[in-house]
Amino acid sequence: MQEKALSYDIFVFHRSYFCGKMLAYLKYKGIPHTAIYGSLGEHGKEIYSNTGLRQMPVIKASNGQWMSDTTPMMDWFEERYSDVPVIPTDPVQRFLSYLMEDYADEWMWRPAIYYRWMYPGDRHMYKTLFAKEFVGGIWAAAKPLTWLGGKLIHRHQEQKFLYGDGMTEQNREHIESIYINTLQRLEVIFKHQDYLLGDRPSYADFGFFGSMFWHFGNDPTPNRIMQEQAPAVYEWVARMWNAKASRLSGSDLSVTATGKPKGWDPLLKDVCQSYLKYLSENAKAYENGQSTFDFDIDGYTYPQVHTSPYRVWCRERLQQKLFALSDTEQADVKNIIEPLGGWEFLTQDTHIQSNWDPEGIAPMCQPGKISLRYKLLAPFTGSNHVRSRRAWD
Ligand SMILES: N[C@@H](CCC(=O)N[C@@H](CS)C(=O)NCC(=O)O)C(=O)O
Repeated sequence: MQEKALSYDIFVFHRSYFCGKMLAYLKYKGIPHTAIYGSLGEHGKEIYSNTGLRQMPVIKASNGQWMSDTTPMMDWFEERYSDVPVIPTDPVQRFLSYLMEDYADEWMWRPAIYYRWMYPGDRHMYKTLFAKEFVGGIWAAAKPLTWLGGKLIHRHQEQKFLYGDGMTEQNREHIESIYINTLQRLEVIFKHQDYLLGDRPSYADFGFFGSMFWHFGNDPTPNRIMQEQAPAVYEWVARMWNAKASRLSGSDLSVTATGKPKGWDPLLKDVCQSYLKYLSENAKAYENGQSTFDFDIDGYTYPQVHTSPYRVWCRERLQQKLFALSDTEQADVKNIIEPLGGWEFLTQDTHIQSNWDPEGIAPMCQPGKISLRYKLLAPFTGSNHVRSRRAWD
């Protein structure tokens, strides 16, 4: 099904993790779009009243439909703009790509936020930039307000994503190791091939692009680390940003082989041992009605990590995608991820439902009501990571 008659406005915040990812995808596929750069201060009300969310990117189609969340949006576009797919045709590679993309989205988030807000040079830059550009409004009006706005944003990020979300002085080195190890694993792959599955960008490339582009590849501290330790990753970042399907020949996603993609083993081990463990414990905490839980990984403890309903939904979607495979394909996936410890984490507790998208309409959105509470709190809140989809209603 092609919807070539539609065009899309994508609301984008420059330097945002998920915005860079979605923009690169639309550019690569040649899907007609206009990027509307701006802040939640400028666009938050319009976005919220049409989606019930205060986050970017969101997309408004020319038929008036609004969409959110990059992973289901990519799935939606893949169905409709299928001439140059980014999802591999081999079912096992396809599932592993879903897994890797989700991991890249959600597990790189913590180190990305960490590097932006924990090192003085990066933090200084973003306090001002966020006050002026992301929140905008009164916070951009005068220097003392920008200074105060920057301080409030820094505190908000720390409380919501760092010290308030399981980070301690002890586990900081573990957070850094997630970035450093991922760089090393990607470097090995990109030394020999242009993209994660060979010579074309794939679903998992767009997943990693989120953190690697406007966070790690641009923020001063992780940017320097990338340039020094992983020049092939740095090159891939630029290659991804300029990739255009129309310049590539043929119509299939070129894959190296069927089954487990070449060079993915160390990454898949991280996915299985860290992320699928986390997703499983997050889902259990959600089921038990806990707002936080303690998470142990690689000998480190993350105390009182926020339970994330959104990530319960991520796990549900992965389970749905896995169980949609034939028995033989599921067995092939099992053979790959069971020895790495991931199979049990993914397949146990399949009854845990997030109710994140109860009507099953994702990525389509429903309007939110602009209440007084919204108006008062909007400048200080926002992300979807710890709140349910329509929590403001
Ligand atoms: N699951 C969403 C996440 C979107 C998201 O978290 N966007 C961030 C910017 S990268 C945001 O708008 N945050 C709003 C805030 O923290 O106030 C996606 O894939 O698009």
